[in-house]
Amino acid sequence: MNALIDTRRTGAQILWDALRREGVEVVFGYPGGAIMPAYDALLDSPIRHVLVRHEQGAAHMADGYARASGKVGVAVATSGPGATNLVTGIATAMLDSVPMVCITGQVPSHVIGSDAFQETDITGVTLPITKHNYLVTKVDQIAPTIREAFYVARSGRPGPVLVDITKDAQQATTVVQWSERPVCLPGYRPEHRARATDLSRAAAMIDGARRPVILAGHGIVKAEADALLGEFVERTGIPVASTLLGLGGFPASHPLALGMMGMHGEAWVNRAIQEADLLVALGMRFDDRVTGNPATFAVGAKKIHCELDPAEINKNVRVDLPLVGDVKETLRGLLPLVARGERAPWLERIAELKGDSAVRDIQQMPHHGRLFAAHVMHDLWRITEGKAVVVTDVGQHQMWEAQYYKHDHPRKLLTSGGLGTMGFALPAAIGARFADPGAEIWVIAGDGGFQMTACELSTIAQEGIKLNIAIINNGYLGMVRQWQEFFYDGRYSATPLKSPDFVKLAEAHGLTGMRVTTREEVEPVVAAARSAPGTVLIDFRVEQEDSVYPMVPAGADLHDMIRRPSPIVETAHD
Ligand SMILES: Cc1ncc(C[n+]2csc(CCOP(=O)(O)OP(=O)(O)O)c2C)c(N)n1
Repeated sequence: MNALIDTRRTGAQILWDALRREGVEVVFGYPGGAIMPAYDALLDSPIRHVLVRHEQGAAHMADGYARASGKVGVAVATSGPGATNLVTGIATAMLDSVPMVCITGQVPSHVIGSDAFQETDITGVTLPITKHNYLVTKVDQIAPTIREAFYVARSGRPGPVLVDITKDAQQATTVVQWSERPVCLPGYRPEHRARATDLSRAAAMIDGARRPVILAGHGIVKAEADALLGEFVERTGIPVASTLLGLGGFPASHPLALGMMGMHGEAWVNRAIQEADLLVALGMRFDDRVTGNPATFAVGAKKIHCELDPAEINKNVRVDLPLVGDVKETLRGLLPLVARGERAPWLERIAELKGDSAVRDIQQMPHHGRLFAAHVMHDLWRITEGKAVVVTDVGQHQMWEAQYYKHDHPRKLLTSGGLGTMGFALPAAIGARFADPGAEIWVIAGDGGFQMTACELSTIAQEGIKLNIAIINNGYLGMVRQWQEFFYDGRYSATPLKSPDFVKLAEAHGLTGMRVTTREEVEPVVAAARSAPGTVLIDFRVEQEDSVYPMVPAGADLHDMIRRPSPIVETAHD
C-alpha cells in the first residue's frame, strides 16, 4: 500500500517529469490561477523557470530558444488572458515553422463551457495557428500527450503545439506508465523522401541549365543542410540567392553567394532570378515577399522545388519538379548525380547585372557627421567580425541588417519573417541567451517595435543576463513611414513616434544605457557595450527619413524595383 502511495504523482508533477524526459532544461512563463498546481510542483523540479513580464514574451523567448538551438522551446501560461497573450508568439512560430510547446492551465473540467472565471477556449482560438493542439482533462493523459506534443512539434515540418491542461487534471494523482515506444499517430506521416527517378530528372535539369540560381530558404538552416549545400554549390557552380530566413544557410562571404532576394533583396539578385533558366528552390516556400507578382516571377525558368511539406508544392508558384523530402536527404541524394559545372558566362552576366549597384550602395555615401542605420549595421558586422547572434525586430532596421550584416553561419540571424511580428527581438534574444550562454548576442530593434515588449528589460535584470541592445531610433514607425512616402504622397498618418529616453529606461532597470549620434561614436560605444559584463542598451539616433532600397512594391514584378536615387542626392541639411 505504501509503495503505491509513494509512486502516485499529481498531474502537475507528471507534467514536469514529462518535460524533463523530453530534455527540457528551461521554460519561459507566467503563473495564474488555473496553472497554480503546476507552478507549485515546479519548485521540486530541476527545470529552470524564467519569469517573463508578458506572456507574449514567453512565447517569443521559447521561439528564440528554439531558433538558436534547434531544440523545442517551451512557454507556460495560465488560462484566459494568460493563454490569449501567447497568441501572437504562437502565430509567429507557426509562420516560421519553429518547434515550440506551449502549456496552458485551463479551468476545472466540470466548469468548462460555463464562462467560468478566466475561461477561454484556447484550443479553439489557436486551432489555425498551431501545428496541433490538445485539451487534457484527465491526469492519465498528461504524460502521453506531452510526449506526443514534442514529437509533433519537432518532426517533419516543425511548428508550435499547445497543450491545455485543466486544473483538476493537474491536481489529480495517478501512477504513470512511461512509454518507450516510438510515437505513432494515425494519419500523420511527417517523413517523405524524394524518389530516385525524380532525383535523376533533377540532376539532368541541373546539368543542362545555363543560367541556374539556387534559392536557399529557412529549410536549409532547420535541416542543418548548410554543409551539404556548400558541397552542392562547389560541385555545380550554381550561385545562391537567399531568403531572409535563409541568410546564414550559405556563407555570405562565398564568391557564389548573391545575397538576399525579394522585396528588399539586392537588385542584381532579383534580376538574376528573372533571367534564370532554372531555379533550384531549397527549403523555401515562394512567399509573396520573395516572388513579387507570381504571374511574372521567373517565367523563363524551370523550377525544381525541394520541400518537406507537400502542402507547399504548387501553392504559390507552379513548379516543374517537386522533390518532397528532407532537404538534407535530397541534397545528399542529388550530389553524386550532378556533374561538375562551369558557369562562367552566367556569372559574368550576374556581375554585369550588379552594374551600378555599388554606386547606389549607402556605404559609398558620405555621412558628413550624420548617422545612417546602414552604417550602424555595417560597423556592427565589422566590429563583431560577423560572428554575433543577431536578433532583429521588424521594419527598416530588419532589412538593413539583412543587407549589411553578412552572416556566414546558420542560426546567427533570428528574425520574424512570415508574420513580421514587431516586439519579437528583445524576448527572442532572451530565449537565445538561454540556448547559447556563451554567444555574443545583439538585439537590433526599431524605436517602435522595441516599445512593444520593452517590459522584458525587467526579465533581463531579474535573470542577470547579458545582451547588447541596439535601438535604431529614427523617431518614426520607419517602414510604414517609407510606404507613406512612396505610395501615399508622403502623408505621414500615425507614424511620427515619441519615445521615452531609452538611456534612462535602461538605467531605471539597473542596466547600462548609452547614446550614439554620429558615426565616429559607433566604434567606441559598441566596444564599450561588448566589454561590459551586463546588458547595455545603445540608443542610435539615426537619420529620420532614410528609406530601404531597393524595393519591389507589394505585388509588383520582381524586376520592377524602386532604386536608391543615383547619384545619391544629398539631403537638405548638408
Ligand atoms: C505587431 C505589429 N504591428 C504592426 C506592424 C506593422 N509594421 C511593420 S513595420 C512597422 C514600423 C516599425 O517601426 P520601428 O519599430 O520604429 O522600426 P523601423 O521600421 O523604423 O526600423 C509597422 C508598424 C507589425 N509588423 N507588427
